[in-house]
Amino acid sequence: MKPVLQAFAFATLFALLSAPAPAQEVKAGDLVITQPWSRATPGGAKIAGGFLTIENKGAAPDRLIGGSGDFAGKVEIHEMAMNNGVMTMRPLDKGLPIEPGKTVKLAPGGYHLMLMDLKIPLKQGDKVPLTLEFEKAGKVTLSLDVEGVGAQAPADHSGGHMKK
Ligand SMILES: [Cu+2]
Repeated sequence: MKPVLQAFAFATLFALLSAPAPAQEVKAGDLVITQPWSRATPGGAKIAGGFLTIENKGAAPDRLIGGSGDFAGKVEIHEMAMNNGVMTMRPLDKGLPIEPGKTVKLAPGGYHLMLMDLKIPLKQGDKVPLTLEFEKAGKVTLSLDVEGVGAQAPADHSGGHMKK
């Protein structure tokens, strides 16, 4: 019976993982922010990436200029890019422009928030409050869903499989 039960468990897990997610959506003025997430920090790492999608539904450009959270000493906005075949990362000192009618995605391998001087380890399943600051829309607080160490994209949270 055991192999059958295991197969059933895997099938159930797969069903939960592939179910459509009701995305977390936070509004700040004309901006709509969806699916903010981060990754678990293994072995006492003091740095983590923050990822999310920002859509500008207004008629004027805005700019992501910073962020803060109690869990991190510092939050920077970074860009990752290939430079002569080497992956490099640099802070965007003037922030990240969010043009009207456009959607900007912060994702692994591209733009990201750099969460630095972490005061607590990020654990899979945690929700970490983070405040973003925009030039026009002002400050908005959301919560980062912490995914597994190697995650490349946010997981679905519809099935509640990450709840403790
Ligand atoms: Cu970075």
